[in-house]
Amino acid sequence: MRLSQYLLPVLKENPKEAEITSHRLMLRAGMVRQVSSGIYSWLPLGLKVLRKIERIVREEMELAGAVELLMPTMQPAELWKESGRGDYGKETLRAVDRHGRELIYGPTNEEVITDIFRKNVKSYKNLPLNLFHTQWKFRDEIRPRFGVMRGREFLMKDAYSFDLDEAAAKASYVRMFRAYLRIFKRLGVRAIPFSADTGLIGGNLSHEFQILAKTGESAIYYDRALEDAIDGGEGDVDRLRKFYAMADEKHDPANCNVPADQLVSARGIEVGHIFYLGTKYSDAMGAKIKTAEGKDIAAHMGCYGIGVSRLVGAVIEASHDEKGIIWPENVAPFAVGLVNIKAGDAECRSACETIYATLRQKGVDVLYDDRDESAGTKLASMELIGLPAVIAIGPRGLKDGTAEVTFRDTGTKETMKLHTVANLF
Ligand code: 5CA
Repeated sequence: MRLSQYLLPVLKENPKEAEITSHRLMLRAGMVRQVSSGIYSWLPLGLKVLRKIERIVREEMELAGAVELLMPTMQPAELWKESGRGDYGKETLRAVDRHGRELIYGPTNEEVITDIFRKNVKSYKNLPLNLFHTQWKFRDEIRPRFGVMRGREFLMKDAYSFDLDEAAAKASYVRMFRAYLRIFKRLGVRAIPFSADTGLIGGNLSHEFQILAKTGESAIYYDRALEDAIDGGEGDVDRLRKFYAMADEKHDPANCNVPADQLVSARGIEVGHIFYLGTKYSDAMGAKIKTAEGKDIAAHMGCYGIGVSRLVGAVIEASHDEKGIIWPENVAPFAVGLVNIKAGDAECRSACETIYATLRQKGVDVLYDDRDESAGTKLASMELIGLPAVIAIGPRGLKDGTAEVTFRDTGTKETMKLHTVANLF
């Protein structure tokens, strides 16, 4: 992509409305713009990251045996009356259609998925079944803040499992738990699982995955050894659950036997939340399954959410410095930046064009700053938007046929022969 043909409105100054780093950097790097309180447009650079996170989540869901579908954003209010959970109260955004029917902009999808299930799945032979989608949700949050971290409109991946009995449902739950650990690892964030309340969603077993953030909304307490267990990526859920990890009022110093110097006490932000629902929705909505013995029973359900748009902010919270964002390779909007240090210099331009063409031919996603701007402005923008590597081509290096490659995470610089640069990527 040529920057001259792109939309990347970077800001030099810190926007006043942004209270936290990720919000500040997302605005400065031209990733999002607020349209209305808690409602954002995703500009091209932000959308690329959002899609990459969505793709990693999708891949891991599919590896864990879940199947993708797509449910709408608008839901008939009757379905919510049937499930009997009430609604999201003031958080629910309602609309009335031309026939006077009440619609809800979905804050979550248990009702719609249970409706699909009861109408289309009848036999034990179709179980276990896990269906997921990634769709925009709306919750009229009382205090939308921190940019995409607590939006009113936000993108969530939500998966729903259906099983014949509690034991099978718990196996589905554990499979999702493991998939979540893998997802966060691939995204370069360390999310700690906490046993959680089921709140408005319901059920009696639940975990939330929290990443550390100074401005996080929960107070979290956990055994530091849990970090190694998670980083080790062993995915042994039973072992992980033995470590002390409690959020908010669940933390009870009297019942916490972790030595003080090993107890992490911090703030966290929830990036994922999973629930074993039992038969709450299937009973209420008549989602029955015929067993091998011909009996009709209510399916045991689980639901599994990940805040896809929130994760864009969460990854930035976990990975930045004073110059800007440092994208983990897996979610970087472009693999590499290419900067012409001397705009207007024919030789620099021609060397850049050659490397640009070579990289594109190799299928490398490159952002080429071909604008008529100063070297300083261009390099600072590249640091701000956090691409993993930047190739700079200027007249001095060109004399010896070299370019300079800078790696964003370590700040290391390498001088390389022009014809070898493309081999790095
Ligand atoms: N039905 C279940 C899971 S499928 C559910 O709705 N769970 S939830 O309420 O915990 O939301 C799932 C995830 O969505 C949360 O862990 C969080 O990462 C994200 N999320 C929730 N509210 C917001 C919000 N206002 N802004 C951004 N992300 C949010």
